[in-house]
Amino acid sequence: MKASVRWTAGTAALLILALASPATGYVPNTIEYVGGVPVITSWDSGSFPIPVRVTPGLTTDITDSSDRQALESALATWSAASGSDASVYLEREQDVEAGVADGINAIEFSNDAGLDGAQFTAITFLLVDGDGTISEADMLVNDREVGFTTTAGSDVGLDLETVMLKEFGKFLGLANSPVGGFETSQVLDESSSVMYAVARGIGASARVLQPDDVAGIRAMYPAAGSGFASISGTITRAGAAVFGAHVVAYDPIADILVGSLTLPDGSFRIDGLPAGRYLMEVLPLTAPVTPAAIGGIFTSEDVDTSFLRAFFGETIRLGAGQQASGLTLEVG
Ligand SMILES: [Ca+2]
Ligand SMILES: [Ca+2]
Repeated sequence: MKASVRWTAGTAALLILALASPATGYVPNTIEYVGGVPVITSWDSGSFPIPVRVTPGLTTDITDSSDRQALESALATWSAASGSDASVYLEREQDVEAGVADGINAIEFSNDAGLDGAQFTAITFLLVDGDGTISEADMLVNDREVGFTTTAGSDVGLDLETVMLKEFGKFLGLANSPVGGFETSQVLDESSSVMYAVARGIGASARVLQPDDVAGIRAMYPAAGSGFASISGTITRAGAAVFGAHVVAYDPIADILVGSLTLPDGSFRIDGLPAGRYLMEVLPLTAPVTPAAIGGIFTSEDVDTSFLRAFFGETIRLGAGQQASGLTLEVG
């Protein structure tokens, strides 16, 4: 392991049963400051397709090979996201160990007694260089404490494909998203992003990427010539930058809901948008999706969670590939 390389774990998906969920936003897995600049973890575009190897037989809860199919389906879903070059595939089953810098992207299903009482479903570890480039990623799946199912709607376990789909978002460098459905919704619904920060509970499944997820993977790994639209600008409060403001773009006609968070300088950028008419809103990161649930640089005490929710005065009309930049909004 090079000195400049280290493992970092994203925020673990806790076993929280689905609760409430205001609004918005894919968030790249921003991990730290380098020279005062937030560094975003991402794979080199030349890394694709990325091979992974998985524990033989995967989960002990399932013996009919549908668990392998669920894993492969989750990988295929990310790989098929339109407008993005990201792709991951299952190379083979092998007795692998997660968290080891061995050149293998390991998906370890563990029944180790050390996991007794462990409160997580799966954790993805990223091996990153000083510039944020991911060179290897491993995933530890808690087969000890978690019961998995591949039967949609089952009330006897977590849907393995749903868990894998979210965890491979982490694997690709996305962080937990605050987008949990529409602002008025108090339950996880079909519009909740796969990367939503609150884990789905027993019986809930989400095997399809939502616009927020797709915009996120496009923003990180855009396909050549895909030409998606973007909106960028700055949020201020009393004239000063607002850090960690949750900026949302919503096209009610196409039902596209995508968001992002402002950086320490108050700037935001929402990429990967289809043409449309977007209503813009800014919200603080409040429960259930707190700064801690997002992780990375957003755990800073400098994140402002006390400003008032506000709307931009105008609808943003974007043609294909159009960039709307320089938007500003002062919040109170
Ligand atoms: Ca490894
Ligand atoms: Ca299990």
